[in-house]
Amino acid sequence: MKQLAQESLKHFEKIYGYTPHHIIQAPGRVNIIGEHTDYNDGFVLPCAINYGTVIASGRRNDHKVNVAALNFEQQDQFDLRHPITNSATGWANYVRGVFKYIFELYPHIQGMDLTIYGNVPLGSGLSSSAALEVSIATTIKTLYDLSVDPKILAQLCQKAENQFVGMNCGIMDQFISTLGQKDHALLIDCRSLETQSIPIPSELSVVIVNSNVKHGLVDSEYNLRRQQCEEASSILKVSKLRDATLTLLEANKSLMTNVVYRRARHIITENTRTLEAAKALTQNDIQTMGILMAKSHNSMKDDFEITTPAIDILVDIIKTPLGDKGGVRMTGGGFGGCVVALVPNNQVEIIRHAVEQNYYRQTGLKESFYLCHAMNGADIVPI
Ligand code: GAF
Repeated sequence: MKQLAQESLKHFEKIYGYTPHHIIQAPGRVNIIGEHTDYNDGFVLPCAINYGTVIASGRRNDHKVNVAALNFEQQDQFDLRHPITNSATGWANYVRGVFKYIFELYPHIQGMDLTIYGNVPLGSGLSSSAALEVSIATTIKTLYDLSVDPKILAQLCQKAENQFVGMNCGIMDQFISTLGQKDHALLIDCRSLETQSIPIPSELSVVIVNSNVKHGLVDSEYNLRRQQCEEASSILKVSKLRDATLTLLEANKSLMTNVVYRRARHIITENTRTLEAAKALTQNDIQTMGILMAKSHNSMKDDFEITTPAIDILVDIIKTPLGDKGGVRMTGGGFGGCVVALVPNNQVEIIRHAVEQNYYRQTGLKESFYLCHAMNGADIVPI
């Protein structure tokens, strides 16, 4: 993040002609287990990662917001005294949405100049959008000294993504980007928003491999999964699938389509696996973690149907040398993106080699390999 901070500082001074008042960072995330459970009021186990978004910022005396997105070499401007409307430029809507909902609550905030720079690979399931939203929200909070609870801040970012951008995501990504803890994963109860810090043993590495599969229908498929879960909970007469059991599901199987039945089965079993995984990680029981991550992947593949052939191949390639020494599964919303592997430190190079030797040969795609560390959530970067 240091290099990102230096770049955004340098460009800030060049574009706006003065030294920024603050530099803020917000991380992307990797989800170790608990996929699509967040909007079902269930459990997730993500950690914030050492890839994120950095914003250099300065207060203005008027109500103008000037934004320079260094990655895209694009700019956006709007005025807080006028209604904040959607932009034709994708990334700008994440920024505008967060401003809109924070400004509604804190109408005394004034304008600002911003330079944004990030290194979370886009569309890879590592939450570049949450990193952007949370870095904007934390910048506004810091510049105008707002006393807002971090959980509320995360919810405002989620609202921006749901209502302004139009992606019906759950709370996991914004929450972990705000509240992540160095060297820990966070078990989040997405109903109560209570958390439990789960230390990641120092002998384990968090490896992320990007399949570089691009899929165009992510948002519509995601929203469809959400509807199918709602349909299941309505048939089961529970408020959310968090409240359903496998026994209840089996008793009502004949009332739903096979697709809806399998969607619900993924959520119910994934919630149980996530709680078991938090326990296993706490006990440094990597064999159990491996079994749970494998079951999670198969459930995403067969029941929730959100993996792709290349992702399944990548998981198998990593599993072969890893055996029962670690775990691997697809991570994030699905339909492409990354796999996460939790492996003993001495297995990292063995896995890298296996992927390099086999992934391109079997899929024609070139992977990207990231060795990650669990990081703190959004924070001020000292200038
Ligand atoms: C995306 C969403 F934004 C999250 O809320 C979560 O549902 C995830 O997909 C799947 O677990 O990242």
